[in-house]
Amino acid sequence: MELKYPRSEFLEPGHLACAGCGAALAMRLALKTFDEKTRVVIPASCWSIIAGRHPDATLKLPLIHTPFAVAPSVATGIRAALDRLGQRDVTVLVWAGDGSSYDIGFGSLSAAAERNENIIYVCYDNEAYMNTGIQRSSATPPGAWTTTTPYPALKKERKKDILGALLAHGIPYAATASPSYPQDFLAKFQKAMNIQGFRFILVLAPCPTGWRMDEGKTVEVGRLAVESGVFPLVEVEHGNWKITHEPSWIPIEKYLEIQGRFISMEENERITFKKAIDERWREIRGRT
Ligand SMILES: Cc1ncc(C[n+]2csc(CCOP(=O)(O)OP(=O)(O)O)c2C)c(N)n1
Ligand SMILES: [Mg+2]
Repeated sequence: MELKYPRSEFLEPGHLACAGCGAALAMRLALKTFDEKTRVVIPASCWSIIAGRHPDATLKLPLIHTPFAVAPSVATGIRAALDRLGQRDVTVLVWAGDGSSYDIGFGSLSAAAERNENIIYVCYDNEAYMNTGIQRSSATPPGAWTTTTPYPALKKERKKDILGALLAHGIPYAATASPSYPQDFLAKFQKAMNIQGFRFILVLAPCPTGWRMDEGKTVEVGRLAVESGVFPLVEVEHGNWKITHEPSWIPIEKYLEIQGRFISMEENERITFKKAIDERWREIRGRT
């Protein structure tokens, strides 16, 4: 089914993102799902800057900036207050980076998921702490350069499976999404809007600055991530897994070689990277 793109725009021109920012693109697209009755909660991240300062903020929705570790707790409080006021139709949206979601705020994220708080939590994953200068997070893929994993000490550990970790809480809805696939992206956000309880969406957000790539190739790199199988597009509704887009299985090199952060990867690291993707897909196929 073709989804219509709502014409509403809650992100105005003049935001403060770098050129080609995948996280800005993702936010613009995501906001097409929401209405003016949405409250946005943003922990320390690039998005603390991108939104701009009141009264010149480019995000035209009520927004609260929080310390790194507590966005889910702040969202919980806002939800409780709105419910108390009888405003159950107001959506509370957390928009957080991978640093706060995978690492520093993981405790409060886990707690809010465990309580099945009635909020939508989006992790825009640019695979490092970008706002402070490209430091490694547990979302950084193996073989990637960051300023804290400089050559030859490229990231060794695998990328944390945050989707699996969140699903272990028994939440009603979790999905992955890419702004390079707007129909799939919007369908997932719209579905999440109509479910009660804790909803988690992991968005892969290419970052030209940190991924050392051409700023005009954000959408293309997002597509290469999906078509090579590196970033599976899935959704899990009440425990039922679904692959929402079958990759065309282009070689992963097409994804890796377009980005400077993987330029120093050794052959054995590439093989390990590929094996991890194959393993991930075996797991996913075992569940669908
Ligand atoms: C407790 C604490 N530690 C460190 C910082 C500094 N800091 C601000 S934004 C940021 C990076 C956030 O990374 P991520 O969540 O991945 O978002 P991104 O910057 O990539 O958008 C850091 C380390 C902080 N604000 N608070
Ligand atoms: Mg990040």
